[in-house]
Amino acid sequence: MALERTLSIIKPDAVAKNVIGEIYSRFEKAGLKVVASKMKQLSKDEAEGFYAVHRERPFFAALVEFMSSGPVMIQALEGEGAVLKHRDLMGATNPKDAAPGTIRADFADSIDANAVHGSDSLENAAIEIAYFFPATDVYSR
Ligand code: RTP
Ligand code: MG
Repeated sequence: MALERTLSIIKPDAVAKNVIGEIYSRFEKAGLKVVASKMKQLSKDEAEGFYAVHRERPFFAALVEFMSSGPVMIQALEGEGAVLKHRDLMGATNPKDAAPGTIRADFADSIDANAVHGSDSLENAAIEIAYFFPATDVYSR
């Protein structure tokens, strides 16, 4: 497996639940290292830009509204097979379908307020990391 980076966001619902540390702990136990990190409340423009691929989807307005509703915790994670490993830790998009022990099964309330975001491919991971972090703010280790 190759060393990869992926972009992770702890969404406003999970930040409000005070489980940032609990979620970081799951990343660390799975061998993923935090190599960049910041807390930020996204503007609507920033949320729209980030989720631009979903612009035509019926849930887009609700998604942008939710993602800009409170501070989020944004991090780049590094490790072997980081993209898929992180998606496995997250669980399915709808928490009703998420496997027991996954982040979404344990902390998500609904398909909208679903606790975390993770890049879905290596290509998108590079785009998403660059969206939030200049290369000088990513500390490979
Ligand atoms: P994310 O991008 O946030 O990591 O989530 P994902 O890959 O698991 O799901 P994606 O298809 O990329 O959808 C992005 C976010 O939009 C909301 N969504 N709502 N009501 C719906 O049918 C629906 N489908 C998606 C979810 O909050 C999802 O995380
Ligand atoms: Mg997605």
